[in-house]
Amino acid sequence: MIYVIALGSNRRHVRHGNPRALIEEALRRLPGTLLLRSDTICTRPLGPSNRTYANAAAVIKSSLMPPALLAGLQGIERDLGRVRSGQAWRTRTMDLDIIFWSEGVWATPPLTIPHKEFRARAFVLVPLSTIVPEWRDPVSGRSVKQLHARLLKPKRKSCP
Ligand code: A4P
Ligand code: MG
Repeated sequence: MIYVIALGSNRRHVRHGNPRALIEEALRRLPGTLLLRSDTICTRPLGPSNRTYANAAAVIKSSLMPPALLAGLQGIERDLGRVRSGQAWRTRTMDLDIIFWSEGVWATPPLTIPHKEFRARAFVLVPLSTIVPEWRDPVSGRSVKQLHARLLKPKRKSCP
């Protein structure tokens, strides 16, 4: 099976270094064969944190089912120094999200594939559009390229 993974980091690690180096380390550790990867880009933080993020995306081949892959990714987050505080959007050394799965939709709590928020996030869609522009979101039916274009389109606002 093929998975598309989004990677994000906005906190350095004493041993592994800055967010950019952490992304490289996480890419080496992904549970499966790395087929494609994007460049790492710097992005403005969405949410309360004021630290710049490093973001990237990757395509892997893996025989793991989604829950087992999620467990593997959470193990990597832990090993790379992520502290779970229960506080959402806290600065983190590593965040690994499953965006797509070749078999389509997975919707058994606590895991949802495609990732619920990715359509609204440039820091996911920009790296994705460099590696899987034609991948179709099974929920909206739109390709990554189309979702990215929609996000860039200015929203119509009614003026007072
Ligand atoms: N979960 C459900 N679906 C998935 C999935 N497809 N992939 C569950 C991975 N996990 C999934 O995630 C919470 C729970 O979501 C997991 O236990 C899993 O069961 P988390 O990573 O533990 O928590 P979180 O990341 O702190 O919360 P949240 O709401 O997921 O935050 P986000 O959405 O990950 O956003 N700005 C920039 N520029 N770049 C970023 O990368 N990231 C965030 C975090 C905020 N702002 C950012 C960035
Ligand atoms: Mg996450």
